[in-house]
Amino acid sequence: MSMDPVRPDRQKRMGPGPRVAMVLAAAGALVAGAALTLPGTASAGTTLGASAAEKGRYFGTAVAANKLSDSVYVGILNREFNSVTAENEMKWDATEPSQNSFNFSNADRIVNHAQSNGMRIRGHALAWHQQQPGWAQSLSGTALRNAMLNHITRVATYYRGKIDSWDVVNEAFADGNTGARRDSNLQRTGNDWIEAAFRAADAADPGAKLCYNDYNTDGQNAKSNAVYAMVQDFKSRGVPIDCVGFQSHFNAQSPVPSDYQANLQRFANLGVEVQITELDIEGSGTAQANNYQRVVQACLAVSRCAGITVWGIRDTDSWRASGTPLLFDGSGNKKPAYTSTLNALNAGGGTPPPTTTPPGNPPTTPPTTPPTTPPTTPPGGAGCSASVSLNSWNGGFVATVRVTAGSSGTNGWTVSLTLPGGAAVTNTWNASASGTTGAVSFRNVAYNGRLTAGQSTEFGFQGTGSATGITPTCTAS
Ligand code: G2I
Repeated sequence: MSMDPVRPDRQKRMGPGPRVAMVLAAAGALVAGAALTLPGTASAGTTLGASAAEKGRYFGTAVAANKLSDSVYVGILNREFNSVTAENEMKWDATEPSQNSFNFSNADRIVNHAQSNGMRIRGHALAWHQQQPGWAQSLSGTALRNAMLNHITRVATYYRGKIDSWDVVNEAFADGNTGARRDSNLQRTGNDWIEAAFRAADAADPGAKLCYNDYNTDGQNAKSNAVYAMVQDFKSRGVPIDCVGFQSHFNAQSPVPSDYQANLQRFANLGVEVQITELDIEGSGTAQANNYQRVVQACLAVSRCAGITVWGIRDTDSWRASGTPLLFDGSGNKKPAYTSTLNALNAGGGTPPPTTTPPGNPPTTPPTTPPTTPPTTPPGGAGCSASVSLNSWNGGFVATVRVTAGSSGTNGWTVSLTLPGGAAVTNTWNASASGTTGAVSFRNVAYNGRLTAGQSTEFGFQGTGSATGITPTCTAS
């Protein structure tokens, strides 16, 4: 299969976990399809999040805000996971219960928990035919289109700088063999509603990765073919899409497809990241464990598979609890599926994690600027180096800083920089900040201080004012 030309990807913030330097992609390793062993695989992790991080990926779970007072639940969450998705709390009915009146209290509980524990956050879901507030259900036409765009703008702006990936549009295609869009009030506002949603999300939070998310698209079938065609079209026309979410709700009627990995790969080849977003597999014992193992192996085998989110922690937390589809039983004990998942994450091999420069279709107008942060080779010295890319708007910015270890690797790192007058840090992720104005520094957090030689990680911060011209310096420890 011929590969598309490499084009600069949209610069996006990236979550916790070691990342392989873009130089790997630049060196053609991905194009050659070679299976590479990542550094650090010798020290197998003992939790899902740590083991996934060793492979440059995240391991997340859906979280319900009302369970954050359950100590068993929170104990497992904090121990095992480094990414969260709000199970219901960011949906339209929850965040905009009456028109133009927003309520983020429950979503904020999840966001605050994630941020204070160094977890990345998947936003779910900005536009969906389900879980709409009653007032939106009764709208149609232009009024509904504008309400949707206002909703996306307000919610994505409120969380700007905090979300790794947004499910911008959820479940917009019909099941069955038609390959058609699902009929819904949103679809009836016009076929361009999906791209309008993505453009609104991009304007509101240019640093978030923007995903299309669906179910029954996990193997090659009429529905996934239709999504594939949409993504291909979006990429060719420059509609801002960065990722495709594969929900992966499996049971006996809807098993893990035999072409699961191949399907992930064909989407990745379009130049988007792929993410497994709502994994649960009904069953028990060895059969369930084997299915989880297959899913993990598929993600690790696809370089642009960024991570896996399971749709709940304990079987009793599941939306379909009777199918016991999760990794922990109702008492919080690890199931065989947990062990097979962890072992699969710890197994050697796999391919490098996503880079910020996946191949893509050539845009209709050729790119005129090189990536803001060109690929760097590991510095010759023993310390570390840092480079920054900025997303700026009038009055604010998001800075994404890439830290790369030198020849000795790092046990920890600190990045220092001086902000111009009038600029102030308001929010930091994947690092702990000292100072908000003038000379500021950022120290690694628990999971991203240790880097092997040449390995990279990224953190970010948001601020007010302008950060143009900042020059980060990195000190290793
Ligand atoms: O249906 C499974 C998932 C399919 N993909 C999109 C996801 O957003 C969806 O999640 C589920 C939640 O896990 C459920 O928790 O979405 C359901 C709604 O479609 C959620 O169920 C709702 C119940 O229907 C409501 O009655 C309840 O008030 O959960 C609400 C909050 O507990």
